[in-house]
Amino acid sequence: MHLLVTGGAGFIGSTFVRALLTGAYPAFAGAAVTVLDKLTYAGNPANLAAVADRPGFRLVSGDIADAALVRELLTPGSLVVNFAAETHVDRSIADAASFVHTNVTGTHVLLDAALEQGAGRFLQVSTDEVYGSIDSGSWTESSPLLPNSPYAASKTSADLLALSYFRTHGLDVTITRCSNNYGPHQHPEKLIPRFTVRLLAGRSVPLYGDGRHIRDWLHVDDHCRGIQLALERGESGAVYHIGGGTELSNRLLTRELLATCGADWSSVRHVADRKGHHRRYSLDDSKLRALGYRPRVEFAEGLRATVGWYRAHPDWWAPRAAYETPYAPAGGGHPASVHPPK
Ligand code: NAD
Ligand code: TDX
Repeated sequence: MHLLVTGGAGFIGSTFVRALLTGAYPAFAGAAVTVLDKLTYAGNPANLAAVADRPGFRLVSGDIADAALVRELLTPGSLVVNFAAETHVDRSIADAASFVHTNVTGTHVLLDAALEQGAGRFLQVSTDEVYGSIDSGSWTESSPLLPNSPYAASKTSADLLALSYFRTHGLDVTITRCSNNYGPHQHPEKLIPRFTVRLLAGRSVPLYGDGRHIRDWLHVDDHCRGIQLALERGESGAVYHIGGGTELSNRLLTRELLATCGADWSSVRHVADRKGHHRRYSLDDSKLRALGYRPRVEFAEGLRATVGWYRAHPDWWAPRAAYETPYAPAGGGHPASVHPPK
């Protein structure tokens, strides 16, 4: 069995590859794994160091939109797990070009190559952001697609292309859509690692807008278990949600992080809101649960362990710490609040 894992040097893809190559997924035991990764600012070969010498593993540096390269890496029956993407909403607001290139054109090129080479299942890793924002209740897999940010629109385009290759050409496509991931190896441009590394460095944390936006938090290990289940047992042409079951406002999450990092509310800086900021995401994941999926990592323990990982690995995050990047919403906003969240 051969798997082509694109974006496998990033946060979630590398977690999936490390788990697979260390025997966590018996259905894929002994599989050869090719990681194709462009090694953008978000890709890091060090994320794969633990499995670099496993038999059958190779890391190829390249672009999923490079048709010749992708064709060369696929053999008849290869399984494709497409993690490769531009993933940060704030960056897509600043400049969407790379999002269209990788998330739309890149996925299209991969789909064409999979078809041409007679690949096996093509699992497209997608996101809850394709549905927009929901005030109450939860989305099912048949809820309307109403993306707002350029990132979300590019991921929605990729999903629609992937489904079109199933419906038109009969390519064996399965899509997973998950909620917000957290865990070790996540780039410090995202909320949890950004706040963690800033607090560990004694800096303030920028909370966007009123901080009452709600996200459902999913440990990356649970996400990867859900992906492998959909890859192994999901239906062709189907979409599966993968949720974490822990909905929190950003204010409440910030309070948890402050406590875990030994800081208080005076470290919080209220800044201007993200443009088009989605208020709430919530997924109904009963369809994948019917196949046996359950998130296993309890949030408080997962968060404590994640902060512990960042505390122990400044060598990993210091070179990519978010306060060095220009992508936060322009400052201003309100003065620092000294009030704890309600
Ligand atoms: P990440 O930004 O950490 O990693 C993305 C990886 O893709 C990087 O290694 C990067 O180098 C690689 N890449 C980018 N452009 C490429 C290209 N053109 N060709 C080859 N490789 C390329 O992202 P992540 O958080 O690990 O997300 C993985 C997938 O999961 C993405 O498809 C994302 O949309 C989806 N997702 C993520 C979350 C989350 O909370 N992080 C939630 C829902 C869905
Ligand atoms: O500095 C910050 N301050 C802040 O208040 C950052 C980086 C974020 N936020 C807020 C914005 C969101 O409400 O925290 C929330 C989470 O933000 P992100 O970590 O940027 O994630 P989000 O925008 O929710 O998107 C994530 O989940 C869906 C991933 O980045 C996407 O790749 C995924 O598809």
